[in-house]
Amino acid sequence: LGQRGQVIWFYGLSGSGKSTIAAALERELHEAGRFTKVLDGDNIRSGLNANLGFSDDDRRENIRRIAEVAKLFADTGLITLVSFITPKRELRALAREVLGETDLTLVYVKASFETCQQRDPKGLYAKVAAGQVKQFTGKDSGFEEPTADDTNIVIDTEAQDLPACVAQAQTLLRG
Ligand code: GGZ
Repeated sequence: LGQRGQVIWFYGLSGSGKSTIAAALERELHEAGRFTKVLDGDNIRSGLNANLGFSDDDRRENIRRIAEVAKLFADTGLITLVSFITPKRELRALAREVLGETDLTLVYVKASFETCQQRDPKGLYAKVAAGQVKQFTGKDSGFEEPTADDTNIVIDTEAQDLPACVAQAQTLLRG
């Protein structure tokens, strides 16, 4: 039979490297003939969740819908790579609850606010510094550090380069 589905849920600050790792892992999986789906802001917040902003309630609804969609993809047998900030412990718990029996791995992609600010791949942190972005995670909206309950592994993107981060993520793949 086909491959078993699973969800690998990358969370961490904007600019921490979540989507970069997910995209690199997806490329390797495709080369190995595996079927995948990446869920990130580009394909979820622009469409399904276009009516949601960055209040606590909207982030919660964002994560709830993403978890439901990830479950559908994983139940179809896809390796589903999810990349969202998921800033609160309660949201990580919600993802676990929604995914239920579905194979889920929570990955904290670790980089400090200062590092993300220096990387600023999309120029967003510059806008934040200029006061143009409200409710920004790590500034006026909170990010709760992970606990053992909501983290299966930590990928530290300050301490190692991208290939090492991707190799670490690869160890999470099953079957
Ligand atoms: C955080 C924001 C905000 C605010 C826009 N706070 O690095 P990006 O740009 O491309 O990805 C970030 C994305 C965060 O959305 P998530 O759906 O992952 O957040 S959550 O899980 O908390 O619901 C960032 C951009 O949207 N962005 N405004 N105020 N990130």
